[in-house]
Amino acid sequence: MKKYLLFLFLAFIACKNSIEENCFQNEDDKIFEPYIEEPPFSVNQILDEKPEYLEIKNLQKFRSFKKDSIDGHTYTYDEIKSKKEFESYQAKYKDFNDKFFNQFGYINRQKINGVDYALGRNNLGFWLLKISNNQPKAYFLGLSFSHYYINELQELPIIKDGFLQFEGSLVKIVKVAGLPGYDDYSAMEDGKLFKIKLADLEKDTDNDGYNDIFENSFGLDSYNADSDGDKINDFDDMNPLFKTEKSKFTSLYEELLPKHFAFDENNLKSMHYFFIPYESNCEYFQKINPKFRILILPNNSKKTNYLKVTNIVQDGFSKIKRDKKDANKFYISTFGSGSTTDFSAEYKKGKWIFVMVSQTNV
Ligand SMILES: [Ca+2]
Ligand SMILES: [Ca+2]
Ligand SMILES: [Ca+2]
Repeated sequence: MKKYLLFLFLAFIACKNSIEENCFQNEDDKIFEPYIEEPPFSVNQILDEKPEYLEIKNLQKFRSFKKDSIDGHTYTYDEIKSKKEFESYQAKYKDFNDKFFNQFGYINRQKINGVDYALGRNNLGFWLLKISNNQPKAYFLGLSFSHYYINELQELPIIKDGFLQFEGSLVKIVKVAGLPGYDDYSAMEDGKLFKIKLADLEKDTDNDGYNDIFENSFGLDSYNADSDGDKINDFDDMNPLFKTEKSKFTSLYEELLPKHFAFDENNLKSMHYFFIPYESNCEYFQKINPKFRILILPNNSKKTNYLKVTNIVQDGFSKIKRDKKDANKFYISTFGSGSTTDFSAEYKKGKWIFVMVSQTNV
């Protein structure tokens, strides 16, 4: 019995220590972890590590990356060439936007046997979108935009003989010095036809609504409809990787989350493919109960293969810093969209009071 108690006590201490270490700042800690840049993959590395379900063929006749990126329309949220082009794009994909609540940018569409398909892209990566009997479904491709470029102008049908197929290139990201987040691409090999069997894409072993590729890419359990065991299925869970718990410090994070979005916020519950990804090992942050979908990803060796090569995280929090004198006063910084904001946070009568201390634009 004594041994058991000692074990419990030690486990308690260990847990306390990891919360302390993962959530709170030490005197000599850096406020933000330094960003370590990995060298881009070579063509051989991409081919060695490509997913099993992906076939790559060489095309004789093709549109090069360079030509496609000049002729194409990069409709990723805000890069719009002209009002007229934007309007014709909006009209072309109106039914997709209506059904998917503007969660995606689109590349090409095709109707086959009464089913509408389009290639989609959001902050997480590439998707196959399908509207069948008025029901929208999205299947994650699991192909990193650090390695794969999909031509904006597809000359072949995207659905053929039970396969999704699309033309594109193998690329690498070229960092623009001094401008974090402003990545450019350069093609390493043009003229590829990428093929994925529809059955492989649509495979949803636990039948929770997310395809296996999506779940495996972000660390969800593709064999369990409720990955974190909180009785809310992955597809409906706003925080599917961690069980929610209410506490003083979870509410600190919840109150500092973004509150406004560029789209209709009434649809957040139905936007099953819109996530803001964060990277954190802090248990308080992991246990938050947000109003929009989040993925709290590990920032260590537990990363999935997809996340090892794909940098999807734009927003984040610093560790919490304690005030030296006042036990109810803390400091925390948020970063995202090119700016860092420092707050002081005071806990008074069960409520957080925030004061913005400073804001820096990158
Ligand atoms: Ca699933
Ligand atoms: Ca699942
Ligand atoms: Ca759940």
